[in-house]
Amino acid sequence: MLKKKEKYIVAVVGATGAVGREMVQTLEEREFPIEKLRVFASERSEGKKIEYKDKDIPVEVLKDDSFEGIDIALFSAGAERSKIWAPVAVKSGCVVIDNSSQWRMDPDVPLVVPEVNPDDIKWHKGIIANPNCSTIQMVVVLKPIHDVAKIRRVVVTTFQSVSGTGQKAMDELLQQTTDILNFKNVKCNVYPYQIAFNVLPHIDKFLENGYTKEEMKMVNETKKIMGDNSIRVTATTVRVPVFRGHSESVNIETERKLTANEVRAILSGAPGIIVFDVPHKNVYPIPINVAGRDETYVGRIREDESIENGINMWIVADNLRKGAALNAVQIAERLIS
Ligand code: 25A
Ligand code: L14
Repeated sequence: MLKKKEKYIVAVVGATGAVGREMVQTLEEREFPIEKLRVFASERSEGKKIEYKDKDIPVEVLKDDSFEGIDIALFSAGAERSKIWAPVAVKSGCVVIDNSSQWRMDPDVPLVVPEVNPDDIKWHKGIIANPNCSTIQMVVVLKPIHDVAKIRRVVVTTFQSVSGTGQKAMDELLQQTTDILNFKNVKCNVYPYQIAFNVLPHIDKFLENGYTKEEMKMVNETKKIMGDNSIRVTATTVRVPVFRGHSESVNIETERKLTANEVRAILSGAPGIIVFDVPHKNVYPIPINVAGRDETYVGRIREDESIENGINMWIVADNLRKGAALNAVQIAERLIS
């Protein structure tokens, strides 16, 4: 569908958002072959400028003919916008890489993490979905283990930073912290309760089954990306007062027994992963060190002594990079390779 070229006309939709800005920066850093970059956002951002390669690119508002001549569009303007505009872009002959939850579970749309299921890109019909941030960093680690020992069950608890919700949530954490230290009243606009100095067991909306949408994304998207519906997954997703970087406590049960050292060896040779695990020297991944990095970090690798074939791990990645912008740009790189 995408014609091979020297350089491509690329668009970022939602370019003023926390993820959109990261997308523009990642395209520049990785020297994606771009002939012309166009950036889109809502009316309130019209006239703003986005910096790319030392040039100011004006923010445009989407119109029915906006995508004409555009080869690849990276979307990060939320599910409602993707629902409306991705089909418009596809009709114009553009390939869409969508960061929202809108198309992820659609059977006609591949859901891709390049380290895990790169070949799924091939069967796209115009839209390729970028998975949920917490799911991406988990499957990067699960895949090489699954290939060796077959994972039967996953129990995951996440510790997710506020940047997943966007810049307005980062502003709220900073404002609440400042207000508390100045003995002022705390205002809550983005989250239902104070997030500063607190922990909320709630990400995205609650569903009929008592789980949140974020938790069910981890269950369903993991199976689709790994191409294996037999893996049982259960998740609890939690918001913590961290600006950037999601952490996860992951317990797995495998068909074949693996020692902690075998897991370390498997992961050390796997793409996109850094094993950071020297407990007696206090070496383990933490979000403030992983923020700004491309790899998924794994530490605290231990055998689960309560079952036959169990492993516990601590997984940390930058949610705006591997969890969103970087994964989308990696998909685009595969698409043109
Ligand atoms: O994740 P978000 O924040 O909800 O944003 C998602 C993206 O989708 C776009 C939206 O554009 C944003 O880029 N979008 C929404 N509707 C769209 C439509 N119909 C659409 N795109 C196309 N068609 P936007 O124009 O709505 O965003 C303009 C700015 O407003 C902030 N914002 C968005 N929704 C908000 C909101 N603020 C309050 N309440 C809401 N409901 C949005 O915030 C955007 O900038 P932000 O997170 O992008 O940044 C807030 C301020 O911080 C600066 N900033 C952000 N990242 C960086 C930064 N500055 C320096 N470095 C950074 N890395 C921004 O410039 C802004 O001043
Ligand atoms: O990609 O952290 O579906 O509030 C939606 C919720 C991203 C994270 C997605 C959050 C998520 C976001």
